[in-house]
Amino acid sequence: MPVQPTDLIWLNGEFVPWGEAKIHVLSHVIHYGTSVFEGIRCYETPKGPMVLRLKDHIKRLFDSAKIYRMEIPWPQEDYCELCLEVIRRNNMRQCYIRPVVYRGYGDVGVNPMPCPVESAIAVWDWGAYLGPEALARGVDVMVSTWNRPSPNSLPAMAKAAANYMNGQLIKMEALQAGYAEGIALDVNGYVSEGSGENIFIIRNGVVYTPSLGHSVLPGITRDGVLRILEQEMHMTVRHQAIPREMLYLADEIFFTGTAAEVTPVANVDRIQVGAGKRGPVTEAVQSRYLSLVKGAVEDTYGWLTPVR
Ligand code: PPE
Repeated sequence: MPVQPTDLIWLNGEFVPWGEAKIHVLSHVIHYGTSVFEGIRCYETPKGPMVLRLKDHIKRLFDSAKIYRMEIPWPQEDYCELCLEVIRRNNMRQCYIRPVVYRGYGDVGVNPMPCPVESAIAVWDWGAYLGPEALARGVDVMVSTWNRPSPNSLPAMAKAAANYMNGQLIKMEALQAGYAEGIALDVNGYVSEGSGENIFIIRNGVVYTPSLGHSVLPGITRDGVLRILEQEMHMTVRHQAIPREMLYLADEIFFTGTAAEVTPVANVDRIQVGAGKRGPVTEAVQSRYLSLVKGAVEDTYGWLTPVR
């Protein structure tokens, strides 16, 4: 989906017009992928625009930066406030928020340390991530021929730009083969995640999701959905190694992510999953999740931060 420009982007301490938010081509990030980022949603609710799990996302941003020895020169609380200010200044009622922290211009060479740590926050409108009908109908996915990077090559707990080169291979392969998304296996052949989503499998009333050792991003939607499944629906959840064939034998599969929200998977490698449409557990989780984030029900988990 082409991005629709908004008015202002916050760039290193200043609000600049969208078209002027630029960096030098010799910035370290351009050559070596030196960046960590977040994707956050702001929903329009009956009480005005609310940002979903702002503190948790900014905490993960700082965690990602820590792994790569990048010191973010703004305190976490101030950084949260900046995200809210970008939404306010652009008068957005609902939007996607993209904070990014990267190494800028100053030195060329693999060693990032001489390059300054810089940051930007942009917002824009972002609709359904896997197509307009995905949430209701479910998506067709394939198991990628590409694996996720092994734990000792690119750390999956960091939401780093470089991880998305792998994600791009997975996504391009899937799209060219006529699927909406690819599921990557980890280096040992166990199910990992989609190019931009975590994955959940339901089989015989039990929920399975890959544990953090299987090269998955610790998704914030994953965390929210786990709370709904365990605390509200009282389902048994197993965090474990998941062999590929469990995908074919599942009663239901769904993806989770800030952008994808809760998206059902209709089939994998053209093998139908369960009834081939959104199953009852998926539907219950999806509907509860969307009511919580859209402020249609009481915010019992304290997930929402008002923009104004
Ligand atoms: N795994 C990956 C690889 C991933 O990129 C995301 C988010 C998730 C899991 C789910 O994490 P969370 O959003 O915290 O529940 N992917 C972002 C979209 C990537 C893109 O720019 O495209 C997102 O959903 O915002």
